[in-house]
Amino acid sequence: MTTTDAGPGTGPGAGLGDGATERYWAAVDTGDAPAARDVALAALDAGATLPQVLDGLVGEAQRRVGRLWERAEWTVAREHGATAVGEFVVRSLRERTRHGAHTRGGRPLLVLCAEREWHALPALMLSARLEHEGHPVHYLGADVSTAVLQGALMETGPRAVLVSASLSSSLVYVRRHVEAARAVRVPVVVGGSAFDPAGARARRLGASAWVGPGDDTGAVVAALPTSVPPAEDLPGPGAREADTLMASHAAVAGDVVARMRADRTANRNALEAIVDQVPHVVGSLAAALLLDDPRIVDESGVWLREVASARGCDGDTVSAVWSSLERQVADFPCARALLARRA
Ligand code: B12
Repeated sequence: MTTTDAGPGTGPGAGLGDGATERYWAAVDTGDAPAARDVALAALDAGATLPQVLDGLVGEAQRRVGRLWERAEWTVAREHGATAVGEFVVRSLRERTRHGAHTRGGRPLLVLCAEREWHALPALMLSARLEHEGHPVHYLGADVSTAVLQGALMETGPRAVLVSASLSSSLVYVRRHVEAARAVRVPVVVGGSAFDPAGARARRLGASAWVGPGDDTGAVVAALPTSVPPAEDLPGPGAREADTLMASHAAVAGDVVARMRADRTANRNALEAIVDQVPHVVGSLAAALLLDDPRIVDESGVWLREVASARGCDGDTVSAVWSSLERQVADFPCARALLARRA
């Protein structure tokens, strides 16, 4: 099957050899995991570094998958299929390159995703890189609850916890991991596409460090203090509203949709095209409240408009999602102000 995406340019493919990105993409596009692995391992054998292969092949393909899903050119099923190929490739690379693992000794790095965060591949890529650099890594994968993290903290006694979040709606859950780790004095590093390039969200959440694109995670980990104080409460009425909103997150999202379905004038087909996105929008509003960061709502607005328009959903229906959400949070002054500002 062919797609209309232009694909990776020369930048991320640097150092991978002629045609590697195209051959890798062809394997992902057809769900051929062994072929994708062979391209990746051949690039390593030809002298590419592990970060070049991870970012230039696996990361670049995943970003392309994201654009194709956003434009409704790929189904969620194909997105899952492509990610399964990426996971197979990263596990193969990890097997090949982890010869350095544990050479640094010491306590392990605990690498995991925020609760409800299913985007596990970024954390797996991070684990492969850290092991290659000699760090002992304990990788827990997707959707790690606070209780599970607390158990892992006791069982493994880590040097640091590294939390990955791809979704802005995961930021509230990242905060819970920051609190759990810092409660036992363990430093927390955060990263992933949910964070802003300046690191403001990470600082506000109380992370000990933040790693952005191009930063050297190993160096950041080496500079961490061995012990950190417990996280202080996040100040402000917005943070309290965020907690209240998250306590009934599923009900709020369900009510936003139910209210729209009950409106006889609503465009049913348009609404059904985007109902799956409402929980993410509600979670993003909670994150904006917790972090006191209106840009999170602005970004969600742009994102929802693009996702909706690619699925034939009109602008009035998108606006109706926001007004239904506004009515749902009528008793939350900070949330109301954030949403009014958006309008
Ligand atoms: C695959 C995928 C999925 C798969 C995930 C399957 C799986 N097993 O992983 C499925 C289909 C389940 C999915 C679902 C959803 N997804 Co999705 N998904 C993606 C996609 C295409 C790729 C993710 C990936 O593998 N990235 C790999 C690389 C590219 O990740 P990376 O962030 O660059 O990570 C690197 C660094 O950031 C760093 N790093 C990452 N974490 C950390 C942590 C630390 C501590 C450090 C130091 C470094 C570090 O290291 C990584 C390696 O170099 C992205 C698009 C994208 N651009 O990422 C969307 C994307 C993340 N998804 C998105 C959305 C909205 C969703 C859904 C809400 C959609 C829906 N309504 O169903 C759900 C939410 C599910 C959930 N609760 O988690 C949006 C997020 C928008 C936003 N701003 O929040 C994106 C950006 C797509 C889009 N363009 O709209 N998704």
